[in-house]
Amino acid sequence: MEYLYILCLLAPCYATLNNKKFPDDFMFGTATSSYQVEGAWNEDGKGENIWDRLLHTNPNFTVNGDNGDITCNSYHKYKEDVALVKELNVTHYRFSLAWARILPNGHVDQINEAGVQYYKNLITELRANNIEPLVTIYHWDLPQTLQDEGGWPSSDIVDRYADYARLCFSLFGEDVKYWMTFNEPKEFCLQGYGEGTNAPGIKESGTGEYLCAHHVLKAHAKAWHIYEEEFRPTQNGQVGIVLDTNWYEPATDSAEDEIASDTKLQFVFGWYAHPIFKGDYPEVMKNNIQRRSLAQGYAVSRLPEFTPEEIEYVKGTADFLGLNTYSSMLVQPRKYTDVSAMGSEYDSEVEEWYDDSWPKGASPWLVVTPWGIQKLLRWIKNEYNNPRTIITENGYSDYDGTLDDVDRINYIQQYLSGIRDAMDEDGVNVFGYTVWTLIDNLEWVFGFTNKFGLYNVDFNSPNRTRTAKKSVGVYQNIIRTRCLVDDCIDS
Ligand code: GBH
Repeated sequence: MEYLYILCLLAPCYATLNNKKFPDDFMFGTATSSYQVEGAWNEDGKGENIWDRLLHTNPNFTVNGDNGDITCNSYHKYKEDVALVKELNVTHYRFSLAWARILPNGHVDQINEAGVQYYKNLITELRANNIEPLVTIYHWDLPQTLQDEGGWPSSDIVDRYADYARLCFSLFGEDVKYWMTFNEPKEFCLQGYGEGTNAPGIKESGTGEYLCAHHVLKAHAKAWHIYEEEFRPTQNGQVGIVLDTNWYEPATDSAEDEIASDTKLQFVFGWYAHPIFKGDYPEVMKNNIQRRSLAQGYAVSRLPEFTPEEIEYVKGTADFLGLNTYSSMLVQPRKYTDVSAMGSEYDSEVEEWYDDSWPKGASPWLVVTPWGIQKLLRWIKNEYNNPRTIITENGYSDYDGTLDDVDRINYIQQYLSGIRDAMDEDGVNVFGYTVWTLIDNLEWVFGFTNKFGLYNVDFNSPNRTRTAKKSVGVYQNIIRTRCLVDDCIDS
């Protein structure tokens, strides 16, 4: 596979792409998130969220001091966005709800009707164009008031989230059949409450991320049970969660490196997937964190414990898995295991790095390793009994937003080919793919410098003009033919 990839760089990649049709019911889509595209940060009664607060008080947090105050202005341009989604030919659009737009202070006692109306309008516009909404309830933009009450590391958040999720189901559930409770809890817990590199910027490595995750898992489970009991009988939709991981390739074929790969996947992905799909945290997490916590002088493990009732309550609470994956890394057991080092990175006792020879995107973490996605999907299939899976994010960043985006085209074609190989050769249960992202947008701490869009956005024009890149035509064609090459054979 790696060898074939190198061939692709020399000649058109064509020959190496999978030539089987995608099934007729395979869902092709594209994705965005509220803070990254909406703007209108304080309009029509929207409350402040943790990204508003962080980037207003600390503009140095992002490249060029960029923030989401206006960004793509999708709050005012949603009809134009839906027209692009339509033009793209996709049947599904994944977007997220801004909690503070619906509930300015985070609590359900005060509902902002204008915010509710915005999402009703967006959903109506999608439905009018025959596009199925895939709705993320939480994509990182916590109302600031809830952060002031303790945020995700505080157990109160579980009920606040459950109230909010119930409200979303009741407001929009007639027209929304695919719900995702959370986007990438690993990222917002680790970076928000461990390493401090995302909002709210708290540095409590080794404890903060585990507390956050524990409450996210309980909140997710509670939302799923609420849907199951109160809404599924009438609304008949599905509730899943979006988890992200790289593929972690063993550095060599030694047994130690193979184990390191599995351990790393457990620490990154199993952290969330194991409680939801199998029950409780992975053994290797429980063991490592307990051992290291005691050695550090803690009386009990830094990893919170689920009671037996909670294990049962969380288990089985996903109707589908949303998977975000972009890159691969090499892994081996960590050479110098300093037991005092704090953080889930160290608790795994695995070290990881990028191979220098792998092609890169603009994002420092993005490498083009399409051979990794099949291995990852196979690992997930074996580990969790082949869950129904949709690739909720995958895509490529450049610096300039060029319209002639051949690197993005190659990336998407090759990852889709890897997915199709995995469906074909390994029988993995993938039912859809939503490209990150519809339009260039605020790439969190990288501001507007890392561009992932299928459409370019001119951030210098007040109109935020959208222009199709070359990848639009290629994706349209893939969807029309359900095929990655000139002549496909039926699946
Ligand atoms: C997703 O996160 C997000 O859901 C989306 O909002 C975002 O715009 C999109 O993807 C593109 O970034 O090695 O410490 O630098 C991306 C997944 C995984 C990105 C881990 C950054 C590396 C952190 N991320 N990652 S670090």
